[in-house]
Amino acid sequence: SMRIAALPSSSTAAFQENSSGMWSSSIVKASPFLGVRLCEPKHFSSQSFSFNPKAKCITKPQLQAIAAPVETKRAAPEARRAGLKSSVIITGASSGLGLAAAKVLAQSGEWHVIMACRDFLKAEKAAMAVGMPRENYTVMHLDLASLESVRQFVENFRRSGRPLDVLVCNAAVYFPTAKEPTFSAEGFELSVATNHLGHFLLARLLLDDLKASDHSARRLIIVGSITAGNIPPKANLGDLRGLSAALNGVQSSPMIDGGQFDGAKAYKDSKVCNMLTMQEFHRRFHEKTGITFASLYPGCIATTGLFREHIPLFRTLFPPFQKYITKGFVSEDDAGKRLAQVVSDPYLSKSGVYWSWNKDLNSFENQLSEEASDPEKAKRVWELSEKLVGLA
Ligand code: LMG
Ligand code: NDP
Ligand code: PMR
Repeated sequence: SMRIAALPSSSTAAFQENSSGMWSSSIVKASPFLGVRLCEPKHFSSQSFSFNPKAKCITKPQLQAIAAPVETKRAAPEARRAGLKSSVIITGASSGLGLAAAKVLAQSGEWHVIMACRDFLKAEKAAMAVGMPRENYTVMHLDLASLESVRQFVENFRRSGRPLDVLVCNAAVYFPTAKEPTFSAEGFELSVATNHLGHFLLARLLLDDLKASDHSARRLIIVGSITAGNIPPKANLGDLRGLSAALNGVQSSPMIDGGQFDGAKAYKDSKVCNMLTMQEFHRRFHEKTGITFASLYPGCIATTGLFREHIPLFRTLFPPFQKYITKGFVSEDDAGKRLAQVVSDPYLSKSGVYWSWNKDLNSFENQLSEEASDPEKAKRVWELSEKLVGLA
């Protein structure tokens, strides 16, 4: 059964980046964690967070949960299948944020983590190095830069017979110093192909598996980022002319907006696509399925492999710069706890939300940039992406 820990908390002013990319103060909410409430949620001041003080963490026998109609399952988001581990797929769990979250979830004993990774051995070694209990994880091969591999992964996963309760789209690549674009198996610019298109196909295919889960808190989490900041190059999807011409750099530009190749911009554009995708999923499927669709900004995890392609000077200066000057720095462990929280916390069940954290580890609903919250653009990105990945 669930433990309920009541610690004092309060609504706290926090710095958040608002839609214009400026840092501003906002009200944040206390947040519970791993099904274990870390905070007594009595000081919530935001109307956007629907908290029901009577909803205690209850445990339900598995059969009852399966037999329960959809409405009942939705009404009791804290219900858990007694004795059964929940099951989560995390892409790119071989390093950085994905590994840190996998570790937290596997060590909680409540989760079985499917580490969906392109480098099987690296993932196995990483899991062992951080001490994940052997029985609480499985490594499965997934190369997001190949749509064939994505489809193969889905088949393999289904053959494993495991249910899917939560899918985390976490993997990403970043090529800040590349002068020329590189391309995925299908010939799409590699950062948008990996970060957005591969995940788009994966999430679309696995939506059926999420629907089939009897878990009370089925979620699709897509890791986002600050893309609305003022640091150039800024994300901009333009009129999507590059995306509609398949980003192949031959007859068309490798950039979504049709412009010159810029690796840093391609990454930021891909993150805007991630956030638009999350919201489009929410609009299309949340009501119908009860699945929670959410994104998060985990903080600036300046030490991860994401910056492996950056120049050495940057890699040396970036962590102290973030730690001591911007104060946006977050350790891999702390960021992992944040992602684990978005996966498993019964109280972070709101759909269509972009979570961020203040310094006291309290989560709050962040604003998205203007472009990243444009429903028209979300719809067009969705439709064009469907064509590129062979779903339409
Ligand atoms: C784009 O340029 C390119 O267009 C794109 O193609 C792609 O390559 C992308 O990120 C990759 O970069 C944008 C970027 C290039 O420029 C900017 O971010 C705009 C700002 C430019 C300012 C220049 C920076 C120099 C340093 C200054 C400092 C500020 C602050 C403070 C204080 C100091 C005190 C002592 O940028 C780069 O890629 C350059 C990479 C090299 C420098 C990286 C610097 C990061 C942080 C630096 C901080 C310094 C401080 C240190 C630390 C310590 C601690 C106590
Ligand atoms: P890492 O580079 O440490 O982790 C990225 C993971 O993605 C790695 O495990 C990598 O695998 C995997 N990956 C890359 N390409 C593929 C592929 N083709 N198929 C399957 N897996 C792949 O970076 P982070 O942990 O920092 O990044 C994780 C997420 O966090 C990303 O979505 C990033 O955008 C986001 N983020 C990061 C921030 C930061 O400051 N670091 C800030 C905001 C968001 P391999 O180990 O084999 O290379
Ligand atoms: Mg940025 C003011 C706070 C702040 C925060 C929270 C970040 C996060 N950055 C901040 C400020 C600055 N950065 C300033 C003032 C500069 C100029 C010196 C700066 C520069 C900078 C560069 C060159 N920052 C960067 C880069 C990268 O290459 C990183 C990037 O854009 O990757 C796409 C990056 C980042 N800064 C962040 C975060 C979270 C990143 C990396 C990852 C990401 O956003 O997904």
